[in-house]
This record gives sequence, C-alpha cells and structure tokens, in this order.
Amino acid sequence: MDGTTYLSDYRPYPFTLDHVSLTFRLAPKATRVKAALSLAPREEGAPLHLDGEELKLISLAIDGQALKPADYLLTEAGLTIHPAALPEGAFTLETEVEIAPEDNTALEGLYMSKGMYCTQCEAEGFRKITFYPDRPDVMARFHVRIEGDQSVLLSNGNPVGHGPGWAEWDDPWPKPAYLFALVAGELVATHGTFTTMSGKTVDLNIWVRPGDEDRTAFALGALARAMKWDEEAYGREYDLSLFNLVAVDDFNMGAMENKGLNIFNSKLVLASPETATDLDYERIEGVIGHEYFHNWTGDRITCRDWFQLCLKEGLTVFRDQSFTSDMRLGPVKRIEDVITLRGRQFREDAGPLSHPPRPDHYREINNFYTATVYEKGAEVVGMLKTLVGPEGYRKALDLYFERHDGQACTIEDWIKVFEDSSGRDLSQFKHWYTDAGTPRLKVTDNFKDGTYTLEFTQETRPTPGQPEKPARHIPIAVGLLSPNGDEVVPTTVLEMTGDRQSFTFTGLGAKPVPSILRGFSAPVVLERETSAEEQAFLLANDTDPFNRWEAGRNLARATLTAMTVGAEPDPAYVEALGALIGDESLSPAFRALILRLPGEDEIAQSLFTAGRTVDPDAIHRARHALMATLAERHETALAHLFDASAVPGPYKPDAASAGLRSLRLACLSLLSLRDDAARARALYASAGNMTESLGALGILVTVGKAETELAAFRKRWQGNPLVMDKWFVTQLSLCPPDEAPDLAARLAADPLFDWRNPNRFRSVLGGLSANHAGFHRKDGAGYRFYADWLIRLDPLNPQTAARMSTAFETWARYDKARQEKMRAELARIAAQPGLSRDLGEMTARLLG
Ligand code: 0A1
Ligand code: ZN
Repeated sequence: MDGTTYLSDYRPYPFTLDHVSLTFRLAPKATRVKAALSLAPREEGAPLHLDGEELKLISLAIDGQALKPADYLLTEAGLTIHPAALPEGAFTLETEVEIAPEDNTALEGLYMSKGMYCTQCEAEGFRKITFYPDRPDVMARFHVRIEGDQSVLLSNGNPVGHGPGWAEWDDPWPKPAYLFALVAGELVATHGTFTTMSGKTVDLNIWVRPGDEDRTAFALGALARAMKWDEEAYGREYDLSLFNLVAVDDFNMGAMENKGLNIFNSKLVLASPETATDLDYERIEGVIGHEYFHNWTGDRITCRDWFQLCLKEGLTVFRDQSFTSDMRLGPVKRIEDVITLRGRQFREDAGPLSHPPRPDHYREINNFYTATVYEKGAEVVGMLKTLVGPEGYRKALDLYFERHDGQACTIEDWIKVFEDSSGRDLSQFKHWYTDAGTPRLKVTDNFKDGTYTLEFTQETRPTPGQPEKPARHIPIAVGLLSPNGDEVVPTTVLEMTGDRQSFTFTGLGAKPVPSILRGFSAPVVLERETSAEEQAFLLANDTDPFNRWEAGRNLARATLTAMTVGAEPDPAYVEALGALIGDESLSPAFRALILRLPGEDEIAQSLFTAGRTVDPDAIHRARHALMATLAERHETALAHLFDASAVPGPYKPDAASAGLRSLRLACLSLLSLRDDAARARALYASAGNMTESLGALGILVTVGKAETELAAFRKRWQGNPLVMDKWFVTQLSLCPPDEAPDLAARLAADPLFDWRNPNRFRSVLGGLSANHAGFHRKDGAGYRFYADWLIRLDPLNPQTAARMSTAFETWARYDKARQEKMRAELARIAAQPGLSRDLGEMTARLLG
C-alpha cells in the first residue's frame, strides 16, 4: 500500500546526533524555532534527511555557512541535504523555522490549550516543531531556551537559568525527540519532595491552571507512591532532581512520559471527592504510575523503531497494573484488567483491525496505540513472568536495565534477556509478539483409576494478512478441587506448546473439579463443555479468586445468551448469586464485581465468537430481564446489604471504602427495579461525593426517571467541563436504547459540547457507542450520527477521529441489514475528499 512503512525496511540512521540546542521565541501565530544539531556521518556519502512537516523554513546553515537552494531538497515530508553540501566529519546544522501553535488543532507538535503552550511529540510530532531525524533510535542531549512572557516556562531535565521573559533547560540524559516537551503558561504548582533510596531529594511539582490547585493533592501523593514502588519492586531510582507534571485540558490521549516533564490530560490529574469518582481516583493513580514508570521503561531504555512500541508500552502497562494491584486489592484489580482486556483487545482481535502486539507494517503509527499493543502487550509480559517465576522475572529485568540502559531496543533484545537470564528457549513464545489473534483453548477431561487427564487443543483463527497460525507456548495455571471443595492439587503451571497436549495428575481419590487458567494465566478464550452445577461449585469453592469470579461470569454469560433466544433465567445462577451476596468472607469489591452482569457488548462478543446470531435488542432485553429476576429473587438480601454497606465518615478514595461504595451501588441498581428508584433518588439527593452522585444518576437514567436530576446536575456543574463530560456520557450510555441516537443529536447541540476538545468529543461519541443497542439501533441513526461527527472532526484532529472510528470494528457481528448500514457509513467516510492518512488507513482496514 502506498505510504506504508515496513519493519523489514529498518536501517540505522546514517549520522550520529550528539547534542541539540533549541531556542523558542513563542508567539501564537508565529513561533520561531532555532535548532543547532551536532551531527557526524556514520557512513560515507549519505544524504542528510531530516523530517519536517508544516514548517516554514527561515534559514538553513552548516557550520555558520548559509546553504544555497541547490544544496538541499525541501518537500512536504522534510529536508534532504545533498551529500556534496556536507563537510567531511562532524558539523553543526543550524535551522530556523516558523510555526503557528494557535492554528494547531491536531494537538500534535507545539499547540495551545486555553492560552497555554504545550507539546505532544509521540509518535511523530517533533517534526512539526523543527527539522529533525524524528525517529526513536536517534538519541541526543537537549538544551532548550524558551523566550516568552508567560510566568512559567518549562522543558525537560534541569533548569539552568531564567530571567524575565526567558528560561533555559538542560537534559543530561540522551533521548529521542518524541520525549521532548515544552510548556509555557500562567500556571501554579503544588509542590512536594521525594527522597530516593540513595538519599537524593527530588522536587515534585504538579502544574495546573489557577483555580485547579485544590484538586492536585491526590496526584502528588500518587506520584510519590509510584516513585517508592519502583524502587522497591524493580530497584529503579529517579535520575533527575526535579519532576514536573503538567495538566492540560486539550489532549488526544491520557498522558505522556516526556523526560522529567510529564504532560497529562487534566482528567487524569484533577480530583476532589465532589468531582471525581472512585474509578477516577484509581485511574489517576494508575496513569501517574504508568508515566512515571516509563522513566526507565521507555525513556532510559527506548524503542529502536515504532514497530517495537509494545516493548515500552506492554511492559509499562504490566508495571502499572502491578503497582495498582499492590496499592489496592490484587485479585479485584486482576478481574478489572481482564474485563478491560476482553472488552477492548479480544474485540479488536476478533475483527478487521486485528494485529500482533508487534506489527510489521503501518501507514500511520498513531493508529497503533491500541489495546493489542498496550493490554495484550502487558499480558505477554505477565506470561513471561509466569514462565520464569517472580525471582526469574526480577533477574531478567535487572539484566535488561544493566544491558540496555541508554539504548533503543527491540523485542528480540527483550526476549534474549529472558533467555539469557533463565536459560530457556523462548523462540516459540515469540509468536505472542509477532502473531495476531486470540487463541482458543479447548479442554476435555477424563478420570480413570485415580488418574485425571486434561487434554487441551489450541486453535487461532486467521487474521488479516496472517492465514497460518503456528501453535503458541501457553502457560496454563491449573488447580484441582475434590468434590467436597478441598483443593487437592494447588496451582500448577502447565506449559502447552503443541496443537494438542495432555497432562495427567495421579493418585486422586475421586474425579476432581478442575479450575483452569487461574488468574487468567494467558490471554486466550477457554472453551469447555461444562455444567452449570460445576460452575456453581467453582463459584462457591474455588480458592483462586479470579476463577471464582470467572465461574460466576460463565454462568451469567450462559444464561444471558440462552435468554436472548427465549430461555428463562437459569436457577443455578440465580441461586448461586444469592449465596454470595451475603458471604461476609468475600471483600465488598469482589462481591460488587460478581453482582454486575456482563455488559451488552461482551454478550454480543461471546455470541459472535460462538458463531451465533447477535441481536442487540434481544441482548438488551435479556440483560434487563435477568436483572429483574435477580432483584425480585434477592430483594431482601440486597436491601439489607445496601443499608449495611454505607460508608461512614468523610469520603476517602482508598480501595476498601471504594469497594463498599461499589457494592452499595451494585445493590442499588438491582433494587431500583423494585422500589421505583426511590432509593436512588434519595441517594442522589444526599450524596456527598461524585461516586454516589453519578452512580445514582446513572441508575435513574437507566430506569428513565432522571429528568430532574439531570437538570440539577447540569446546573451545578456547568462550569466544570470534566464533570460535564460525565453528564454527557452517563445519560447517553445508559438511556433507553431507542432514545440514544436522538439524545446524542440533542446533546451535540448543547452549548457545553465543545467538540474540538477531545474529552468532550469522546464523551458524546463514546457515550453513544457505549449504549450498545442504541448505537446499533435498527434504522442506522446511531451509525449516521457517529460518522457525521468523524467526518467533521477529521480535518481538525485526525488522530482522535481515527481512534474513535473503532466503534465500527464490530460490523461483522451483526445481521446483514446492520452490516450494510455500518459499511455504508465507513464507505461514506472513506470517500471524503482530503481525508486524513489516519482516518483513511482506519476506514480501509475496517472495510477489509
Ligand atoms: N506514550 C503515552 C501515550 C501516548 C501515545 C501517543 C500519543 O500521541 C500519539 C500521546 C500519548 C503513554 O503510553 O502513556
Ligand atoms: Zn505508556
């Protein structure tokens, strides 16, 4: 395909770049950027190519001598200097360009957000700032001078001087350009310090716009906890004496790990009990951890090229998941992570966008910041840890840091570290990185004369461009329970390497009940013909919390899928759930998870995987009917639990309090089907925190009784855009499906819907697509609305438009009529004149 980049085409850059000196003279419409690059050729006679887009070239010189037009070629993609115009040996290239941050609506490169200057350079945004070898394997030391009249002027590394209207920064650590950052604005800091394990003091600053500073305390604490955790869990110490973190309101993604100057979407920094939910608090801590952990896994050791993205992202997600697991409740965190993995990555892997964690070609790299690279990438790291054990893992990581510090690495380097430190051959394991698709693991069992046999077969369906699927190396954690509920074989990791493989357990008195894939030890779909009684037994008795929850989930999924074609709710499930509601030995957070039914998209996904009809309306009705049955059957117990799980005292975001609130709201969502939403209305009226306000509001929306509360919420929070995002999402995602497309159109006309802001845009479009039956309304109104807005956003912000287009990735699941409507919208987008490369690549792949 035209404009495609291939992994196999990788060549090292033919020059070394030791040092960069940048001077910015800031102005909204005409910022001047001067750059001096100290370069030296690594091979004879190579032309010097520098990336550069949307730059107005003002001047160009080598060693102080201006270049003549015949010395270079300037194109839309960059600047190439002919070899004949280059001196022998080392030289300094000086450029000056002009850019217009105020006109930068793509939010990539240097742009403005509410009057403040900020940058986003990953993956290829630096080339919109200056001419440069914008590739991660070129690592240089940066010196930055900023001239501007803002009170705060920040860049990476250490401050080396400042005066009225200027500041200079020096970053001692060589880094690729994607980690460059600059911020200038009227900002205020919440300040703290952290003493590292070797006794060094680090200054910590959380920078926000004036007025937001009372919502920064949690972020500051989270940063200090992350720093401490990385020392304890990985032996990694921070390596500068200053760590700046800035919140911006206009940001395409969650946050960015720029060296010493992290830039965050403000929704992942700002939190107070009145404005943030428990989930927001958990995410803020997790993302602050994530970006901080990148300092070692991303910044000190970076990626050779963008195909290796999961080298930093998979590992760093794995690290942030472990951090949250240690800060909160480990088993609950694991269940949440698997719900996300299945909801996003399995869905991606089952459709036209399926790709390996390490892809081998792309048109637009920004389209590969995916659930597969991030979440599946993290699962692959988790499997490596399972295979070599916790000590083997630590040994491997120690070797990784020792061997590769300061380098730009590949997945091959990473695997080699595990091979060298463990002595194992991981060549088959590597398929997890290079092959797309979710393996399906079938299992049958047999018991004879005290010997129990588990037989597994694995199969991965073809994915785009990869028809052949060699067997994967799969760690399968298994435990066996005796019929009376005792564990007779504790967790054992079986290693499957063949297409079909058996494992035996001897000396058993009776046929055991197997608990397979404990802790979700591999990202596969487990297929096992099993009875509802056996799942209920595991739900009651399994010692592995993940599989205990999984048994409940299997029961719920099975009964829901049967109900979509007219079956009654399975009593085995309804009764088993009743037993758990009141089980005080289980944590409230865990019980809350068990009480929450699988979402409609998850049910659709499992029907599709099983080759069955996916009818969004039938799924919606089935889910509602099952909730009504549970509510009726367990009303008394739920009411009791609702009363008993009120959290006394002022709001605290800790895991235990959050677990109680989550359980209480799970009870409330069922009880509201019995009490005409009286309890929900009362809770909304009395709630002193956003978790309960929003939880109650969502329940009222679900039962169609939220009019007064929605109006009151809007009135109270209209001045706080981050809170208003919740208002948009909640009503759209939870309203009766028939109403969703029309409501979306109404909300898009609300003056508070500032569609150019990515958070706002996502709140309305994401809210609609989260309403499964609403988005898929038969008449196609949901699809049309959604496509209209992608078309509108694309010329301004292609990256966000392209990301949001994944709402269409599931078209193959649905009936012919819906398929045709979805594809027609994709074709309509694809046919837009001037469509961006981002959205163009997405629609082409989505259409297949
Ligand atoms: N590296 C960041 C996320 C990020 C990725 C791409 C971006 O623009 C295309 C922006 C941010 C992280 O993993 O947090
Ligand atoms: Zn990351």
